[in-house]
Amino acid sequence: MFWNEKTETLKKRDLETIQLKRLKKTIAQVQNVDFYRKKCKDAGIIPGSIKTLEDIRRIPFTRKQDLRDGYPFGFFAVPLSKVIRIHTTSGTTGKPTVVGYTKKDLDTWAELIARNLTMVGLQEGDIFQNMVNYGMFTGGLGFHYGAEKIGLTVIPSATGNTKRQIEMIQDFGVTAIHCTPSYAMHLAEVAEEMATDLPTLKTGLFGAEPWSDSMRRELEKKLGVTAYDSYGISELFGPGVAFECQERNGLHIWHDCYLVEIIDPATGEVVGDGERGELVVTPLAKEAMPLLRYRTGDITMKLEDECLCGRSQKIGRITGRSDDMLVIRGINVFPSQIEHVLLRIPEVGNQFMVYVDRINHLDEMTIDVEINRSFFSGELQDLARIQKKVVKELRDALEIRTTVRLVEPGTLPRFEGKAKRVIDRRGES
Ligand code: DLL
Repeated sequence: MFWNEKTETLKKRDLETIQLKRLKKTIAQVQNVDFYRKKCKDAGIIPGSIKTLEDIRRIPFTRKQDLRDGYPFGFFAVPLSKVIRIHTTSGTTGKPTVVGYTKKDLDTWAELIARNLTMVGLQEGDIFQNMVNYGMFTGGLGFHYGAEKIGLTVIPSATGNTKRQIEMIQDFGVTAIHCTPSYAMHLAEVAEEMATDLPTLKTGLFGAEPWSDSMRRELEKKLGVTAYDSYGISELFGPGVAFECQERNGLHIWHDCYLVEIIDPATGEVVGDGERGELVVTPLAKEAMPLLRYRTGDITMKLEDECLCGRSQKIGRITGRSDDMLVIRGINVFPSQIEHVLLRIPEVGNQFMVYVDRINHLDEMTIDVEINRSFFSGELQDLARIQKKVVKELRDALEIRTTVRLVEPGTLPRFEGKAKRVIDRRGES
């Protein structure tokens, strides 16, 4: 099933012609951004100097930190009046990364989601419950407009109130759901506790965080769905960058809109097909916020070209990150954000250790922090007050609930070299 068969099945040569044309246009477009004008000048790049797709390797990378440095609108290549929506994604030190969209960007984004949903067999007549955050997170509105575009009946249920979500699935005869895989597992467990089943469900779209094939099998068994992996990143519109087809053997990445390279994160050199490395993407159809060679930090590889579904060009599932970013229940968290919060609270020191576990299929983050004796009365109630304060400040900054354990001063490890403050035990459970 195709939404846009001609584009989805373009032959390599035709695809490359489109890519090159769009790459040149993108290089012209980024000249409206001070950061890129300078970068291109330093690297001797003008729109006319790009003759082949390989010439892209002469262009320097763009990193998340560059976008942060441009906060809030430094990367917009169109006047603010042409930006009709803004989303954000969590930053490292309080300020988020801002992403802007023109009218055309929103149309392109909805088109990509429409392709993905059609690819997995959804069509008019399907009832689609979108169980992700509808706020600044790109997952809610991103899927919403793509699903409406292909005529699904959309239930924008957003997050929370799992029992109510289950009732809606039952009462409205929902056939397809979208959420993070960890929330899907929670949903399945609550349905089990309620001793109820979800017979109308047939399709589950899961993404925004890493998940394994064993989790896929569990979800399929518990929810009675066929589960598909959905990859996206706010800086590249949001969800819809790459998606599994019905073969479920790699994710199709929309090459007319995204030029893909896989690099060795240490050297920046491009690696061979089939070799794992960091995904670097140059979006080819973004207006408000075009980017060149954007380092996603996500580890994957290019897969062989042919797929039984008739489309080509896939990447493997994301297996890790090249930086210290953690994805906790779909929310991106950097250890430096935690440090930033702790520095503002006089009752605790700034040494910390983070433990991430998967408990009952949900990510749980525990943070050990040292108490600061000069701000602590020694009373038990005071301990509870400080703990509550740290949990609240962390929740306000990171938008996730954490467990905080207060420990004696001087008991947490000190590091001479690179600090290793995060112990991620999710793979062990
Ligand atoms: O998570 C966009 C999205 C929404 C994707 C809904 C899928 C569904 P960000 O909040 O910017 O955007 O987080 C992007 O999340 O760089 C990956 O590290 C991680 N990530 C996203 N999808 C997957 C996936 C949205 N399927 C960051 N598998 C990315 C593994 C994923 N990691």
